[in-house]
Amino acid sequence: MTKLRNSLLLAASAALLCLPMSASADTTVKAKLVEQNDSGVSGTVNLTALNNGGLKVVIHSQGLVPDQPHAQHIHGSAHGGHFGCPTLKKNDSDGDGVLTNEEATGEYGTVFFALTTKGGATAKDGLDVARMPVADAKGRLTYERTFSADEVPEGLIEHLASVHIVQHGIDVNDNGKYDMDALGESTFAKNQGKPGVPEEATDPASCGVVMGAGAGKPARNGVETGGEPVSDIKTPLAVAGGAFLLLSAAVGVSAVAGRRGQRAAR
Ligand SMILES: [Cu+2]
Repeated sequence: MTKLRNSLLLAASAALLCLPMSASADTTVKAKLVEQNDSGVSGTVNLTALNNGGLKVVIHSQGLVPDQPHAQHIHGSAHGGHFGCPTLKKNDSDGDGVLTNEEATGEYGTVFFALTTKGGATAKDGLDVARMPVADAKGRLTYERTFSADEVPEGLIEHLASVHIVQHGIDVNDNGKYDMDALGESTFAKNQGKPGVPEEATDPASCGVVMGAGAGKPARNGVETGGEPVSDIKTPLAVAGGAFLLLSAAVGVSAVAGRRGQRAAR
């Protein structure tokens, strides 16, 4: 009798204990993608740290250059760091009205994780233009991928609240593709030993910081502007640069032009 009651009590306590443990496993943080370079791009990002150590990434964005690949990365640092999304006002060092990747990198940090469509996701994997997500004919991009624990770099889950999501690839002359006529050659790619890549392919199109990031320092309109610009970082430039080396392969893919009113940058 007492034995039975004890075991019933034990079973009941076990059931109560198990419930909250399994239900609190996955944690999702969100970011709002805000345009860079007047791209008109907007979107949302959900990053879910899974119970098994994996990471699920869901991105919905629009306003991208139609039918073109868009390099997409989680930028930030395993050491925390103080990086946010750049702004033209603050980071356009040469004042030409276009934010290049070089100008932006000090603000948004190095490529932490390349959001490829399949295979590996290191900065080096970001080289493969064939594994970059491609916007549809209307400039919309839907990305959903679950990475296993071994694919997630050390420090990413721990610093999930202080990373930034960046999409690259703009079309300043509004001709539906990345071309040299718009902004010339990407000095960024060239410095990585890859000449012939249009600047348009490497310039940032959108950026989003994880909302509520940095312990009670919520992002303002999705754009973190609190960090000091870091001007003397050289290693991150090299790392981020790798992601664009194969973008030249994508150039020449024709696309539907005229998606929005555009300014001529030069
Ligand atoms: Cu990037």
